[in-house]
This record gives sequence, structure tokens and C-alpha cells, in this order.
Amino acid sequence: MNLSPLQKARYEYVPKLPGMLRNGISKICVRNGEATTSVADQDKIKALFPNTYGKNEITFEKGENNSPAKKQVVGVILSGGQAPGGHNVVCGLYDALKATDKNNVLLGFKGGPSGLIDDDFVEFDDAFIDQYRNTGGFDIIGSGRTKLETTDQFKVVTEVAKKHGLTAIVIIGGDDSNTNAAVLAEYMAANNTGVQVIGCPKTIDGDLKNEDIEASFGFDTATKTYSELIGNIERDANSAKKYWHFIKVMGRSASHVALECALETQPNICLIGEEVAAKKMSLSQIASQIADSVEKRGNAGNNFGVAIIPEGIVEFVPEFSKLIAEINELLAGENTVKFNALPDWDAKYAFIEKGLTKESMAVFAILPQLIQQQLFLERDPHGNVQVSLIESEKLLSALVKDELEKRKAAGTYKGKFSALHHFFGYEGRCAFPSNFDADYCYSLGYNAFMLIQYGFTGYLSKVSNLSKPAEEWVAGGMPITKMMNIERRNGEDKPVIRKALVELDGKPFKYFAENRDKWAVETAFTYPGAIQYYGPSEVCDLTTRTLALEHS
Ligand code: FBP
Repeated sequence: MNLSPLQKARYEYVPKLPGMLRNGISKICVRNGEATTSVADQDKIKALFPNTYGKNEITFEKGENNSPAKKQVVGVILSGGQAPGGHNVVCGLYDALKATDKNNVLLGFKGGPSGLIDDDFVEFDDAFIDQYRNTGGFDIIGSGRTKLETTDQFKVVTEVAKKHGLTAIVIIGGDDSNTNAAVLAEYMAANNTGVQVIGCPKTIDGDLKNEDIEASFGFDTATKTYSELIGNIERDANSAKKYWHFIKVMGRSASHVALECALETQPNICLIGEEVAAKKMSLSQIASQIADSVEKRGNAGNNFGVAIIPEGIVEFVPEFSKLIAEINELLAGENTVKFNALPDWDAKYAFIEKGLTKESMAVFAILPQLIQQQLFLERDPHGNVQVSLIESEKLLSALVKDELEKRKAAGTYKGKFSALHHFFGYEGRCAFPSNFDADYCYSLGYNAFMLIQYGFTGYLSKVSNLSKPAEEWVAGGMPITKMMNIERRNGEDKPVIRKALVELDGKPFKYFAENRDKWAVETAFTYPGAIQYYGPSEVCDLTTRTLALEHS
């Protein structure tokens, strides 16, 4: 393998564990906390999880390790979108497992949850693991989005587990994957398989968090990577003074990534989907808000700026989600074939006009043709519009342009508007993990093994007090059912982990809201620069602004 100098150096980095896990495996014991209940729908969740519901929260502390001696054979999977630090979760898990007993075994199932079903695995050893320490990506075993949720799948997983003598399975994933971890844990317990299931909180989107889980891993590195790029673009904009940059960032169901990047870079505009939904804003209102900033800046001779747009923005705009719902209906069943067979866009447009309500047609009509066509091009396997593929950064800049033309005609706007577009997503998901993510992930993996060793199942590996130095972090476990409620999914009531949206009364959003009017008009950009791995702690061990504000 060809190694870059940084890769070589990162192999040598020793991740920091929480103080309570630093004294060696033999000196880690369990302190029991309170019994837990789910965040909502307690009776229903309890009935669905009779074997794993209501367990105690636990923390680890310094003391005699009195866990039963038992050979452990653990299977691990990486699930969903990549997030920096995933390799370190596996490394931490491996190190704790081998430190406990050299004969313990760690199997990595390949390609995500499907690896468990297809029994496609690799057995880790030191040489293999050492190539992945402190590196980005999920390429150690790959990832996938297959959902593990049906009894048939669980039966197959049980067979695979039996074949290898698995004592535990660790699922490293987001809210859906950890929901599935809870369901699998319940199945394994109900069927007396002896297989424990432990989850680890992953996602760059930052929407797997709650009073127990302070941050999902990967959010720190991904937002720092995007913020570096946004800062660089801001500096370019401020140098050339001729472009407005519309930058879409990942985060399909929540706007945490956009908000964090805004706190890091102080752009002129940042949209927050949750606010758009709460205020029931229309596309024209959003465009008009951006145009206000462009107009004020342009009239003062500043024909440049930066706007951050969260990936999922259009789903938060009520009129747009209604339009999408109607398009999904319009193209249901045979209609897709009929629609695709129409000879040209004019014929398709007439078909659409006939099928949509007057209100939705009014929204459709103001969209640029490129976006109108995107709404009909890409469908997911269920036949739905894939909202994340809509180029919302182009949509909004086109609407802003139209609005500015009107203002120009009315004589209020005297500037020039030229827009450039960017999408930052995949650029950040496999970056070398920041020291924070390297430490946090290693701790999550190490801690996951301690939960296994002490016999817990249906727990999420929990490391908290993250805004403090790692020495003060608190390691333990939280029953996954504590984070669950019942939600409607695909027409059925399902137990799921509640997704964390941006809280409009939370400190990070409030800080942003207090400052954004100034940022909209002035050039108040800040340039965070690249992630630093070596050097003074104040630049290398920075947490996110979101975490710092939430725990200030
Ligand atoms: P997870 O929720 O699985 O962590 O993935 C999040 C994400 O990175 C989103 O921000 C993005 O919309 C999506 O993955 C892209 O998915 P894919 O990798 O399948 O293109």
C-alpha cells in the first residue's frame, strides 16, 4: 500500500480514552444508574421489547473487573453512510477484546448488514487492524444500507451467529440502524440465543443525539471539513468580489450540519430547514429573504456573498412537500410508464398540469425547468421523488435571480448578481478523523466491548461529557429503548429512535439567530482553516461550536 506521510503519522497516534477506562481492563467495573423508560409511548414500547425494555443506565468506573470470564467471539458491521472515525470504533473494540483475552475473536461482516445475512466476513488480526488506525472511511469492511428488520432476516443472522459461535454483534450506525439493533437484541433475547447486541452512534448528519448521546461520531470531522472549504470560498469571494456562492451541505432530515458550518464560518445566509417548517415559509419567501441580503450588499458595492443551504431544505417547505406528495401520486403504478412514453417536455408538462392541484401547479410553475425535470427523472425503489437529488442550491439561486430582476425593474436593486454552486457532502465523510473523532470513536468501540463483557444487550455505547477534555469523559451504556417512540413509517406504526432536529430554542440556533442579521449585510466571514492533527491543544482538540454551545 502506498502511504502518505500523514497516513503514516496517524498510524502512530494514540487515541485518548476516558479517564475511567485508562487503568487497564482489570480495573473497570460497572456502576448501575436509574432504570429507564422510553421517551414516549412507554406502554407500546414496553410491550414490543419485553426482554430489553426498562433496563438501567450504566456507567463504568475504576474498580475491580468482576465480569464473568468467557471467550468472546464478536461480529461487527458498519451500516449506512460513511462517517469519519468508523475505523477507530473497530480498532477500539478489537483492542479491548484482545486486551481482555488474546483468544477472543473479532469478525468484521462486509458491506453492511447484508454481510451478516450473506455470512461474508473477515477475521481481524493485528496486522489487518493496524492498517486502519486513525484513518477515515469505512473501507476496512465496507458499509451498506440493507435494513435488518424482518423475522426471516433475524433467523438467518441467528444461524450465522451459531455457525461462528458469536457471543455478540456490534452495529455501528445511525438512528435506523440502531433501531434495528434494538429489535435484533430483543429477538436474540426472546429466543435465548445468547447473542448480545450493542449499537454505536454514527452519522455525519448529527441527528442521532439526545440527552444521553451528546453527538454522533463523524459530525465533528465532516463539519470541520466543510467549514474549511466554505471558509476558503468566503475568502475567494472576498478577494474577487464578484460571485455569490450557493453551497449545499449534507444533512437530509435535519440542518445540524448547515448550522454548525454557519457558526464556524459566519456566512451571509444560512437556511435552517426546521425554521422554514416552523414558519411555514414558501419558496418565494425564502428567495426574498436571500434577495434582501444580496440587495443590501449589492447596493453598498458588495456584489458577493455566501449562502449555506441544507440538503433537505425543500422537504421542510410545506408547499414543496405537498407538490412532491402529489407528484408521487401522479406517477403511481402504470402512470410512470405512460408519462415516460410521452414524446416531449411540452406533452409531459400538459400531463402534469392536468394532474396537479391548482396550488401545487402554481409552485411547480415558478421552478426553473431544470428542477421541474429533476422532479420527474430520478425515482427511488418505491417510486418516490428522491428529494436529496434536487439541486436546491440551483433552485434557490434561480429564484433569487428572478426576484432581483423584479427589484432592479422597480429601481431598488442596483447591484450585479452572478451565482456559483457547490455541494459538499461526500468530501467530508471519509476525511481523516479529527483528534476528537479519533478519540471519541476509539472510546465508543472500547466501551462497546466492556458492555459486551459485562453481559449487556440492547444498549448503545455511550461516551458523554464530550465538551470537556477526554480525561473527563464518562463511559457507559444506555438501553436503546430509552430513545424510542412510535412513529408512522410507510403506513405502519413502528418503534423507532426519535430523530434529533435542530431545536429552535436551543443555544446553537439562538446564537445564530442573534447574529445572522449582521452577517447578512456585513462581511463577517471567519476562516476556520484545515483540521489540525498536531500542535497546540487549542487548535487540535476543538469540539464543534454546536457541542460547545449546547454544553456552555
Ligand atoms: P447516514 O444517515 O446513514 O449516516 O447517512 C447520511 C448521509 O451522509 C446524508 O447526509 C446523505 O443524504 C446520505 O448519507 C447520502 O447517502 P448515500 O451515501 O447513500 O448516497
